[in-house]
Order: sequence, then C-alpha cells, then structure tokens
Amino acid sequence: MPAEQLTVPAEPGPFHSDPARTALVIIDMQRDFVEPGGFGEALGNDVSLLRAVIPPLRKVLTATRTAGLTVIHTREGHRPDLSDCPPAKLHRGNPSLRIGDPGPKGRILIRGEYGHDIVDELTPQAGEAVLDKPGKGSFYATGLHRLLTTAGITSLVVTGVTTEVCVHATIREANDRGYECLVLSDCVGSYFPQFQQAGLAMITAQGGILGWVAPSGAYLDALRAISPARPMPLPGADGVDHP
Ligand code: TIU
Repeated sequence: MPAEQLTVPAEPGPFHSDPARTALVIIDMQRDFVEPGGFGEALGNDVSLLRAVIPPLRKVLTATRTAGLTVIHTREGHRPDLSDCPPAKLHRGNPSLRIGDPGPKGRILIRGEYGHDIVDELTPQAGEAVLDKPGKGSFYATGLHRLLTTAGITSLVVTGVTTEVCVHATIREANDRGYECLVLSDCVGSYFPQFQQAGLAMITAQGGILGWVAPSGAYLDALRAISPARPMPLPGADGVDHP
C-alpha cells in the first residue's frame, strides 16, 4: 500500500512531510541566469555551470506534477521603470550590462523580456503559480507567504539558482516563517563550486539549522512510494504574479 507521508533520506536525517502540504519551489530558472547574454553573464559568471541543474530539475518537475504536489516558480526581476529596483542593487559592482540595459535577450532582468522568463525546459504549466520578486529572497515583497498559508503548505522542496544567493535567501526567509525546507543538492546550482559545497553544508550543519539536503534521486524514490497528493488549489494560481 502506498505511504501517505513523504519520507526522503536526507542530511542530517530523514525529511518527513505531508505531500498535500508540500510544495516544490523552483527559484529563478530564468534565461537571465542560465543562458549567455543575461544578468548572470553580465556579472562576469560562467553560466554553463548552472545549466547542469536543468536535466535533473526537469525530472523532478515532471515527477512532482505526476504525484500531484503543488508547484511554484519564482522569477527575479524588475518593473520596466525600475521603480522597484533600489539604487543599491542597480549600481552595485561593475557589470558589463546593468539591470534595465538592453542586452541580446532583451532588457536585463526586466519583467516581460525574453531573458527574464523561465527556460523552455521548465516552462510553468497552468495551475502553477509564477511569483515575480524584486529581491533575492522569494518572500520579500511577494505574496508567497500568504499563498502558502492559504494553500495549507508547510514544507518546501527547494530547487533553482543560485545556491548561495536566491536559494539561501529564500530558505532563510522560509525558516523564519516556520517552513521546513528540503533542498535537492543536484537541482540547485552556483557559479562557484566552492559556494555550492559550502552553501549546502551550511544548511545541514548544527543538526539541520536551516533544513535538509538530499539528492534528487532520493526525492524521486520517495514520490514513487506515495499515493497522488490532493493539495488545495493555489489561490488564483493562473500562472501570473501574486504580489
Ligand atoms: N548573482 C547570483 O548569484 N544570483 C542572483 O543574482 N540571483 C539569484 O540567485 N537568483
């Protein structure tokens, strides 16, 4: 008989959750971060390192949909008039292209531009929320907490890019709001191998101070063992922003 609880062997110990109260969160898998000509490359990064995340994440997304769990996508970006981009973010560093500048995939990190959207391999489906966020964390200036609370979600399976920036910011925000986070180690990526390693280690240290970490294979095996979940529908999950 299929188990009703999701149990994933993880570090620092097994991760347990109710599938109907668990959401897969896919953070910022946008062309701007994982393809040449976007924000990530403008910051001086080798974006090819992040592309390794796409094949395992695609499998995770497909299996999560089949199992009936809630799926949420986020996108980092700004309004065309940059009114939601603080000067501290706009003027930071010495990028080859700044936020809002025209690039080969449209204006850098601007909502509605081709480069701002999610890669083809992970295109959101109807019924999945797509949250636009101006910051690194997925809770700051978004309706994510309200959305999750209304849907009864208490556990997050966290994936996306980059491990040490938007993934970490989101996990930290989630912890402070009482969510339990499982991070899939091969479905999060960094431009810096040493940050990938340290970023994952920081989550599980101190008895799991920020959450749990497991490879996607362990999560996929756990999904196969459960009956299809029947989550509450996301309020207004119509594939658009939920401010
Ligand atoms: N630069 C970098 O590592 N990340 C970001 O700017 N945003 C996200 O992580 N999504």
